[in-house]
Amino acid sequence: MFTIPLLLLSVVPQVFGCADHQNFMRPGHNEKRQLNISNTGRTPTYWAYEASFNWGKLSPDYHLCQDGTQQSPIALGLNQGLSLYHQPDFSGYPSEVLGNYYNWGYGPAFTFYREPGNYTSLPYMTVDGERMYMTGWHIHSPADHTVGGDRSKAEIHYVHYTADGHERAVVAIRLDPGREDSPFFAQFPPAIHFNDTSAIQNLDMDPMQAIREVSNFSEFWTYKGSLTSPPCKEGLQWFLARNILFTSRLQMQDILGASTFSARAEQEVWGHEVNV
Ligand SMILES: *[C@@H]1O[C@H](CO)[C@@H](O)[C@H](O)[C@H]1NC(C)=O
Ligand SMILES: *[C@@H]1O[C@H](CO)[C@@H](O)[C@H](O)[C@H]1NC(C)=O
Ligand SMILES: *[C@@H]1O[C@H](CO)[C@@H](O)[C@H](O)[C@H]1NC(C)=O
Ligand SMILES: CC(=O)N[C@H]1CO[C@H](CO)[C@@H](O)[C@@H]1O
Ligand SMILES: [Zn+2]
Repeated sequence: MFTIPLLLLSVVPQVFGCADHQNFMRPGHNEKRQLNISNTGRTPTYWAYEASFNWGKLSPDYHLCQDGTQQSPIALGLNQGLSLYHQPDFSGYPSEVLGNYYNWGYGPAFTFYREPGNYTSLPYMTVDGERMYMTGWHIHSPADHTVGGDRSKAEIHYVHYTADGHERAVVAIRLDPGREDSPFFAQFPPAIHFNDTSAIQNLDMDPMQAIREVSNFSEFWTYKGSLTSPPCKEGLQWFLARNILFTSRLQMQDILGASTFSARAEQEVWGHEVNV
């Protein structure tokens, strides 16, 4: 028998948009897969995805949502071709990373443990010689990005920061139901519901597995974009895999059953430099 130790996670009142992945403190106990009943991986929001057409109206701080030139998401398609440059190298992803498995309020999410202020211990991808550090992942449903007009049921975002802690890139993969279990999703226990603020702590996962399931991310679109929620900050590089990651029907029902609407309205292509 053990009692569940109490633990305080520090929360930095900073908004990343999407999930902010600020619940990065490692708990003071080492039991694997421990359920904590009051997780703090969420930030209160004063905006709604259902009203994403008019976020600029809510606050002057959100003006980029209205007048930005590189807003995400955008419609993509094979008529734009695929990227010939900037192939991400994922060899800096270890096969086992520990963190908190939870629901960011809109769908399943995972935040990796790290020391406060230290990003360089995180899994990293390398693009054009630059290391970008992954803080965690979260799922939106339906997918943010359409391809050739088709919208997938969901989309997973691998969020990456610079070594000094600035949002840098998002690796996005579309998710749809297929015939077989996805080994990536088979790593996780059943999804935690969007109304449930608990987290499973000290869970380990293999971030490379999703990359393998989309042909090692060998074909993709890339563009200059933004956060997909207020304040719609720009300067992030987006990478969307051409391949869809297929789950079984039950896995997709598990994901969707734990999720709620979280796709921003598509933005017009402007200064995005798609595949440049
Ligand atoms: C960050 O963490 C890594 C790995 O634990 C360590 O090697 C490095 O010295 C740390 N950097 C800072 C600035 O604390
Ligand atoms: C989620 O929580 C809200 C507020 O407590 C409640 O009204 C709603 O029924 C819950 N939804 C589900 C699907 O459990
Ligand atoms: C992905 O890369 C690994 C080695 O890095 C290789 O074993 C595997 O066959 C590749 N898979 C695909 C679909 O290209
Ligand atoms: C039972 C338990 O450990 N609860 C803790 C879960 O984490 C929050 C902070 O995130 C603590 O306040 C709870 O005490
Ligand atoms: Zn996101």
